[in-house]
Amino acid sequence: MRESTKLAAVTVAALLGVGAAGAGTLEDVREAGELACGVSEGVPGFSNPNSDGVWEGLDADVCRAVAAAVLGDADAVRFVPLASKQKVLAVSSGQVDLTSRTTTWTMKRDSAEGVDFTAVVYYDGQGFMTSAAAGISSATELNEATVCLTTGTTTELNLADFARANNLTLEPVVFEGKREAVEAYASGRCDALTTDSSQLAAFRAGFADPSEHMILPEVISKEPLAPLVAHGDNQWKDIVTWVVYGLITAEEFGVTQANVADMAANSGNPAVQRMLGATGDTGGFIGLDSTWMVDVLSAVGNYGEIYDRNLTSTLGLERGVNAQWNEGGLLYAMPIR
Ligand SMILES: N[C@@H](CCC(=O)N[C@@H](CS)C(=O)NCC(=O)O)C(=O)O
Repeated sequence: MRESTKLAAVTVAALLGVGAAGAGTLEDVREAGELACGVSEGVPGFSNPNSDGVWEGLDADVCRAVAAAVLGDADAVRFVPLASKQKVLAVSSGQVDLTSRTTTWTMKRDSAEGVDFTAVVYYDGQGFMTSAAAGISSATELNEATVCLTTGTTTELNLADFARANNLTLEPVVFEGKREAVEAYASGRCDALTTDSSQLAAFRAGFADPSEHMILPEVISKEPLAPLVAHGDNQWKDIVTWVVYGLITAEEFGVTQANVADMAANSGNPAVQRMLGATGDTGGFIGLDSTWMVDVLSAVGNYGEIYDRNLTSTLGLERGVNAQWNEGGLLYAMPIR
Protein backbone atom coordinates (compact mmCIF):
# COMPACT_ATOMS: atom_id res chain seq x y z
CA MET A 1 0.00 0.00 0.00
CA ARG A 2 1.33 3.50 -0.78
CA GLU A 3 2.16 5.56 2.30
CA SER A 4 -0.51 8.18 1.61
CA THR A 5 -3.20 5.51 1.17
CA LYS A 6 -2.05 3.77 4.33
CA LEU A 7 -2.23 7.02 6.25
CA ALA A 8 -5.72 7.75 4.93
CA ALA A 9 -6.88 4.27 5.95
CA VAL A 10 -5.47 4.67 9.44
CA THR A 11 -7.11 8.08 9.82
CA VAL A 12 -10.49 6.80 8.69
CA ALA A 13 -10.23 3.87 11.09
CA ALA A 14 -9.30 6.19 13.94
CA LEU A 15 -12.19 8.51 13.16
CA LEU A 16 -14.63 5.63 12.94
CA GLY A 17 -13.31 4.27 16.20
CA VAL A 18 -13.72 7.44 18.17
CA GLY A 19 -16.89 8.62 16.46
CA ALA A 20 -18.95 5.48 16.62
CA ALA A 21 -18.74 4.46 20.23
CA GLY A 22 -17.19 7.24 22.20
CA ALA A 23 -14.42 5.92 24.39
CA GLY A 24 -15.06 4.48 27.80
CA THR A 25 -18.16 2.29 27.97
CA LEU A 26 -16.59 0.62 31.01
CA GLU A 27 -16.40 3.98 32.81
CA ASP A 28 -19.92 4.88 31.69
CA VAL A 29 -21.32 1.62 33.03
CA ARG A 30 -19.48 2.00 36.31
CA GLU A 31 -20.72 5.54 36.68
CA ALA A 32 -24.30 4.52 35.90
CA GLY A 33 -24.00 1.60 38.31
CA GLU A 34 -25.91 -0.56 35.86
CA LEU A 35 -25.52 -2.28 32.53
CA ALA A 36 -28.05 -1.43 29.82
CA CYS A 37 -28.46 -4.74 28.02
CA GLY A 38 -30.56 -5.10 24.86
CA VAL A 39 -32.57 -8.32 24.82
CA SER A 40 -35.44 -9.76 22.82
CA GLU A 41 -39.10 -8.96 23.23
CA GLY A 42 -39.52 -12.44 24.64
CA VAL A 43 -37.99 -15.68 23.41
CA PRO A 44 -38.18 -18.52 25.96
CA GLY A 45 -34.76 -19.99 26.65
CA PHE A 46 -32.91 -16.88 25.44
CA SER A 47 -34.49 -13.81 27.03
CA ASN A 48 -37.99 -13.83 28.40
CA PRO A 49 -39.56 -12.23 31.47
CA ASN A 50 -41.03 -14.80 33.90
CA SER A 51 -44.32 -14.27 35.76
CA ASP A 52 -42.49 -12.05 38.29
CA GLY A 53 -41.02 -9.94 35.50
CA VAL A 54 -37.53 -11.40 36.01
CA TRP A 55 -35.69 -11.90 32.72
CA GLU A 56 -34.62 -15.49 32.16
CA GLY A 57 -32.60 -17.20 29.45
CA LEU A 58 -29.13 -17.70 28.03
CA ASP A 59 -28.94 -14.19 26.57
CA ALA A 60 -30.24 -12.66 29.81
CA ASP A 61 -27.60 -14.61 31.78
CA VAL A 62 -24.87 -13.27 29.49
CA CYS A 63 -26.05 -9.76 30.45
CA ARG A 64 -25.82 -10.78 34.12
CA ALA A 65 -22.37 -12.30 33.62
CA VAL A 66 -21.05 -9.03 32.16
CA ALA A 67 -22.63 -7.04 35.00
CA ALA A 68 -21.04 -9.39 37.55
CA ALA A 69 -17.61 -9.00 35.91
CA VAL A 70 -17.82 -5.22 35.58
CA LEU A 71 -19.87 -4.15 38.59
CA GLY A 72 -19.55 -7.16 40.88
CA ASP A 73 -23.34 -7.37 40.85
CA ALA A 74 -25.21 -9.65 38.45
CA ASP A 75 -28.47 -7.90 39.29
CA ALA A 76 -27.23 -4.51 38.14
CA VAL A 77 -28.73 -4.99 34.67
CA ARG A 78 -31.36 -2.84 33.00
CA PHE A 79 -32.94 -5.14 30.42
CA VAL A 80 -34.03 -3.25 27.31
CA PRO A 81 -36.39 -5.25 25.06
CA LEU A 82 -35.64 -4.63 21.39
CA ALA A 83 -37.54 -5.61 18.26
CA SER A 84 -35.39 -7.34 15.68
CA LYS A 85 -34.92 -4.31 13.47
CA GLN A 86 -33.67 -2.22 16.44
CA LYS A 87 -31.10 -4.65 17.77
CA VAL A 88 -28.09 -3.35 15.82
CA LEU A 89 -28.98 0.35 15.86
CA ALA A 90 -29.64 0.32 19.61
CA VAL A 91 -25.99 -0.60 20.17
CA SER A 92 -24.37 1.56 17.50
CA SER A 93 -26.30 4.60 18.76
CA GLY A 94 -25.34 3.97 22.40
CA GLN A 95 -28.91 3.32 23.61
CA VAL A 96 -27.62 0.11 25.18
CA ASP A 97 -24.14 -0.98 26.30
CA LEU A 98 -24.48 -4.29 24.53
CA THR A 99 -27.09 -6.36 22.77
CA SER A 100 -27.43 -9.96 23.91
CA ARG A 101 -30.28 -11.01 21.72
CA THR A 102 -30.24 -13.87 19.22
CA THR A 103 -28.31 -11.74 16.75
CA THR A 104 -26.49 -13.36 13.86
CA TRP A 105 -22.88 -12.33 13.25
CA THR A 106 -22.76 -11.26 9.61
CA MET A 107 -20.11 -9.44 7.61
CA LYS A 108 -22.30 -6.42 6.87
CA ARG A 109 -23.39 -5.87 10.45
CA ASP A 110 -19.86 -6.36 11.77
CA SER A 111 -18.14 -4.14 9.23
CA ALA A 112 -20.64 -1.58 7.99
CA GLU A 113 -23.23 -0.99 10.69
CA GLY A 114 -21.17 0.50 13.51
CA VAL A 115 -21.03 -2.59 15.71
CA ASP A 116 -18.61 -5.35 16.62
CA PHE A 117 -19.55 -8.91 17.46
CA THR A 118 -17.81 -10.50 20.45
CA ALA A 119 -17.93 -14.30 20.79
CA VAL A 120 -20.55 -16.78 19.66
CA VAL A 121 -22.85 -17.94 22.46
CA TYR A 122 -25.05 -20.22 20.35
CA TYR A 123 -24.59 -21.76 16.90
CA ASP A 124 -28.01 -21.73 15.29
CA GLY A 125 -29.48 -22.21 11.82
CA GLN A 126 -32.72 -21.17 10.16
CA GLY A 127 -35.60 -23.60 9.88
CA PHE A 128 -39.31 -23.84 9.13
CA MET A 129 -42.36 -24.80 11.16
CA THR A 130 -45.63 -25.87 9.59
CA SER A 131 -48.92 -27.20 10.85
CA ALA A 132 -48.72 -30.98 11.23
CA ALA A 133 -52.11 -31.23 9.53
CA ALA A 134 -50.59 -29.83 6.32
CA GLY A 135 -48.69 -33.10 5.91
CA ILE A 136 -45.50 -31.41 4.70
CA SER A 137 -42.32 -33.29 5.46
CA SER A 138 -39.67 -31.18 3.72
CA ALA A 139 -39.08 -27.48 3.09
CA THR A 140 -38.71 -28.29 -0.59
CA GLU A 141 -42.47 -29.01 -0.60
CA LEU A 142 -43.24 -25.40 0.33
CA ASN A 143 -43.65 -24.14 -3.25
CA GLU A 144 -46.26 -21.33 -3.41
CA ALA A 145 -46.39 -21.21 0.40
CA THR A 146 -46.86 -18.07 2.46
CA VAL A 147 -44.16 -17.76 5.12
CA CYS A 148 -44.42 -15.54 8.22
CA LEU A 149 -41.25 -13.83 9.42
CA THR A 150 -39.89 -10.73 11.14
CA THR A 151 -38.34 -7.79 9.32
CA GLY A 152 -34.74 -6.63 9.80
CA THR A 153 -33.53 -10.20 10.18
CA THR A 154 -31.17 -12.49 8.37
CA THR A 155 -34.26 -14.71 8.17
CA GLU A 156 -35.75 -12.55 5.46
CA LEU A 157 -32.56 -12.68 3.35
CA ASN A 158 -32.01 -16.42 3.78
CA LEU A 159 -35.57 -17.19 2.74
CA ALA A 160 -35.04 -15.40 -0.56
CA ASP A 161 -31.75 -17.28 -1.12
CA PHE A 162 -33.38 -20.61 -0.29
CA ALA A 163 -36.27 -20.00 -2.69
CA ARG A 164 -33.94 -19.00 -5.52
CA ALA A 165 -31.53 -21.87 -4.96
CA ASN A 166 -34.35 -24.42 -4.93
CA ASN A 167 -36.53 -22.91 -7.65
CA LEU A 168 -39.36 -22.33 -5.24
CA THR A 169 -41.86 -19.51 -5.14
CA LEU A 170 -42.21 -18.49 -1.50
CA GLU A 171 -44.28 -15.55 -0.41
CA PRO A 172 -42.84 -13.82 2.66
CA VAL A 173 -45.41 -12.25 4.98
CA VAL A 174 -43.34 -9.77 6.93
CA PHE A 175 -44.05 -8.41 10.43
CA GLU A 176 -42.39 -5.75 12.57
CA GLY A 177 -42.35 -7.84 15.74
CA LYS A 178 -42.02 -11.47 16.71
CA ARG A 179 -45.34 -11.57 18.53
CA GLU A 180 -47.25 -10.53 15.40
CA ALA A 181 -45.35 -13.00 13.23
CA VAL A 182 -45.96 -15.93 15.58
CA GLU A 183 -49.61 -15.04 16.13
CA ALA A 184 -50.17 -14.67 12.39
CA TYR A 185 -48.72 -18.12 11.82
CA ALA A 186 -50.73 -19.62 14.70
CA SER A 187 -53.95 -18.15 13.36
CA GLY A 188 -53.37 -19.72 9.96
CA ARG A 189 -52.39 -16.53 8.12
CA CYS A 190 -49.26 -18.28 6.78
CA ASP A 191 -48.47 -21.83 5.73
CA ALA A 192 -45.15 -21.72 7.54
CA LEU A 193 -43.16 -19.75 10.10
CA THR A 194 -39.44 -19.31 9.58
CA THR A 195 -36.74 -18.16 12.00
CA ASP A 196 -33.72 -19.56 13.85
CA SER A 197 -34.39 -23.21 14.76
CA SER A 198 -33.93 -22.62 18.49
CA GLN A 199 -36.68 -20.01 18.40
CA LEU A 200 -38.95 -22.35 16.47
CA ALA A 201 -38.49 -24.88 19.29
CA ALA A 202 -39.30 -22.18 21.85
CA PHE A 203 -42.42 -20.97 20.03
CA ARG A 204 -43.62 -24.52 19.39
CA ALA A 205 -43.27 -25.38 23.06
CA GLY A 206 -45.43 -22.36 23.86
CA PHE A 207 -48.38 -23.45 21.70
CA ALA A 208 -51.41 -25.01 23.43
CA ASP A 209 -50.73 -28.29 21.63
CA PRO A 210 -47.14 -28.45 20.34
CA SER A 211 -47.86 -31.71 18.51
CA GLU A 212 -50.01 -29.75 16.06
CA HIS A 213 -46.81 -28.18 14.69
CA MET A 214 -43.79 -29.69 12.98
CA ILE A 215 -40.30 -28.35 12.58
CA LEU A 216 -39.11 -29.41 9.13
CA PRO A 217 -35.73 -31.14 8.86
CA GLU A 218 -33.94 -28.56 6.68
CA VAL A 219 -31.60 -26.07 8.28
CA ILE A 220 -31.03 -23.50 5.55
CA SER A 221 -28.39 -21.16 6.99
CA LYS A 222 -25.67 -20.58 9.55
CA GLU A 223 -26.78 -18.30 12.38
CA PRO A 224 -23.89 -17.78 14.77
CA LEU A 225 -25.53 -15.77 17.55
CA ALA A 226 -23.29 -13.43 19.48
CA PRO A 227 -23.53 -10.40 21.77
CA LEU A 228 -22.59 -7.14 20.05
CA VAL A 229 -21.11 -3.85 21.18
CA ALA A 230 -20.58 -0.48 19.52
CA HIS A 231 -17.68 -0.34 17.11
CA GLY A 232 -14.66 1.53 18.36
CA ASP A 233 -14.39 0.78 22.07
CA ASN A 234 -11.85 -1.99 22.03
CA GLN A 235 -11.62 -2.39 25.78
CA TRP A 236 -15.38 -2.86 26.09
CA LYS A 237 -15.38 -5.33 23.24
CA ASP A 238 -12.56 -7.23 24.98
CA ILE A 239 -14.54 -7.33 28.22
CA VAL A 240 -17.68 -8.81 26.70
CA THR A 241 -15.66 -11.21 24.53
CA TRP A 242 -13.58 -12.54 27.42
CA VAL A 243 -16.54 -12.88 29.75
CA VAL A 244 -18.10 -15.22 27.17
CA TYR A 245 -14.81 -17.09 26.76
CA GLY A 246 -14.58 -17.27 30.55
CA LEU A 247 -18.02 -18.93 30.76
CA ILE A 248 -17.00 -21.48 28.12
CA THR A 249 -13.55 -22.08 29.63
CA ALA A 250 -15.06 -22.66 33.06
CA GLU A 251 -17.19 -25.46 31.67
CA GLU A 252 -14.17 -26.94 29.91
CA PHE A 253 -12.25 -27.08 33.20
CA GLY A 254 -15.17 -28.13 35.40
CA VAL A 255 -15.49 -24.89 37.37
CA THR A 256 -19.11 -24.47 38.44
CA GLN A 257 -21.24 -22.07 40.45
CA ALA A 258 -21.08 -24.52 43.36
CA ASN A 259 -17.34 -25.21 43.36
CA VAL A 260 -15.86 -21.89 42.18
CA ALA A 261 -14.86 -20.68 45.65
CA ASP A 262 -13.20 -23.98 46.43
CA MET A 263 -11.49 -24.04 43.01
CA ALA A 264 -10.21 -20.48 43.52
CA ALA A 265 -8.62 -21.53 46.80
CA ASN A 266 -7.47 -25.06 46.02
CA SER A 267 -7.30 -25.90 42.31
CA GLY A 268 -3.89 -27.11 41.20
CA ASN A 269 -4.68 -26.50 37.52
CA PRO A 270 -2.65 -23.47 36.35
CA ALA A 271 -5.32 -22.53 33.76
CA VAL A 272 -7.99 -22.48 36.47
CA GLN A 273 -5.72 -20.57 38.87
CA ARG A 274 -5.14 -17.90 36.21
CA MET A 275 -8.81 -17.57 35.29
CA LEU A 276 -9.89 -17.27 38.93
CA GLY A 277 -7.14 -14.83 39.91
CA ALA A 278 -5.34 -17.26 42.25
CA THR A 279 -2.19 -16.55 40.26
CA GLY A 280 -1.51 -13.50 38.11
CA ASP A 281 -4.17 -10.97 37.20
CA THR A 282 -6.03 -11.75 33.99
CA GLY A 283 -8.80 -9.31 35.02
CA GLY A 284 -6.22 -6.52 34.93
CA PHE A 285 -5.72 -7.11 31.18
CA ILE A 286 -9.25 -5.82 30.59
CA GLY A 287 -9.58 -3.25 33.36
CA LEU A 288 -11.38 -5.53 35.82
CA ASP A 289 -10.63 -7.01 39.25
CA SER A 290 -8.50 -10.14 39.44
CA THR A 291 -11.58 -12.01 40.74
CA TRP A 292 -13.67 -11.09 37.66
CA MET A 293 -14.44 -14.72 36.79
CA VAL A 294 -15.12 -15.71 40.40
CA ASP A 295 -17.79 -12.99 40.41
CA VAL A 296 -19.22 -14.22 37.10
CA LEU A 297 -19.32 -17.91 37.99
CA SER A 298 -20.66 -17.36 41.50
CA ALA A 299 -23.54 -15.44 39.97
CA VAL A 300 -24.56 -17.42 36.88
CA GLY A 301 -22.47 -20.61 36.67
CA ASN A 302 -20.49 -21.76 33.63
CA TYR A 303 -21.71 -21.99 30.02
CA GLY A 304 -22.95 -25.55 30.44
CA GLU A 305 -24.92 -24.68 33.56
CA ILE A 306 -26.47 -21.69 31.78
CA TYR A 307 -27.30 -23.86 28.78
CA ASP A 308 -28.86 -26.64 30.85
CA ARG A 309 -30.89 -24.26 32.98
CA ASN A 310 -32.32 -22.35 30.04
CA LEU A 311 -32.28 -24.55 26.97
CA THR A 312 -32.08 -28.21 27.98
CA SER A 313 -34.40 -28.34 30.94
CA THR A 314 -37.10 -26.07 29.52
CA LEU A 315 -36.92 -26.59 25.74
CA GLY A 316 -35.16 -29.93 25.48
CA LEU A 317 -32.56 -28.47 23.10
CA GLU A 318 -29.60 -30.86 22.93
CA ARG A 319 -26.09 -29.42 22.95
CA GLY A 320 -25.42 -30.56 19.36
CA VAL A 321 -22.86 -28.26 17.70
CA ASN A 322 -22.95 -26.14 20.84
CA ALA A 323 -20.96 -28.77 22.71
CA GLN A 324 -17.35 -28.13 23.71
CA TRP A 325 -14.68 -28.66 21.04
CA ASN A 326 -13.35 -31.71 22.90
CA GLU A 327 -16.86 -33.21 22.97
CA GLY A 328 -17.33 -32.93 19.20
CA GLY A 329 -18.82 -29.43 19.21
CA LEU A 330 -17.80 -25.96 18.04
CA LEU A 331 -17.30 -24.22 21.38
CA TYR A 332 -13.62 -23.35 21.52
CA ALA A 333 -12.75 -20.56 23.93
CA MET A 334 -9.47 -18.76 23.37
CA PRO A 335 -6.90 -19.34 26.13
CA ILE A 336 -7.11 -17.12 29.20
CA ARG A 337 -3.49 -16.25 29.88
N1 LIG B 1 -30.88 -14.30 14.15
C1 LIG B 1 -31.67 -13.46 13.29
C2 LIG B 1 -32.99 -13.00 13.82
C3 LIG B 1 -33.69 -13.81 14.75
C4 LIG B 1 -34.87 -13.08 15.34
O1 LIG B 1 -34.69 -12.34 16.25
N2 LIG B 1 -36.08 -13.34 14.80
C5 LIG B 1 -37.42 -12.97 15.20
C6 LIG B 1 -38.21 -14.22 15.30
S1 LIG B 1 -39.82 -14.16 14.80
C7 LIG B 1 -37.48 -12.19 16.47
O2 LIG B 1 -37.61 -11.03 16.40
N3 LIG B 1 -37.34 -12.85 17.64
C8 LIG B 1 -37.22 -12.32 18.95
C9 LIG B 1 -38.02 -11.16 19.42
O3 LIG B 1 -38.95 -10.70 18.82
O4 LIG B 1 -37.74 -10.62 20.44
C10 LIG B 1 -30.95 -12.17 13.00
O5 LIG B 1 -29.95 -11.88 13.64
O6 LIG B 1 -31.41 -11.43 12.14
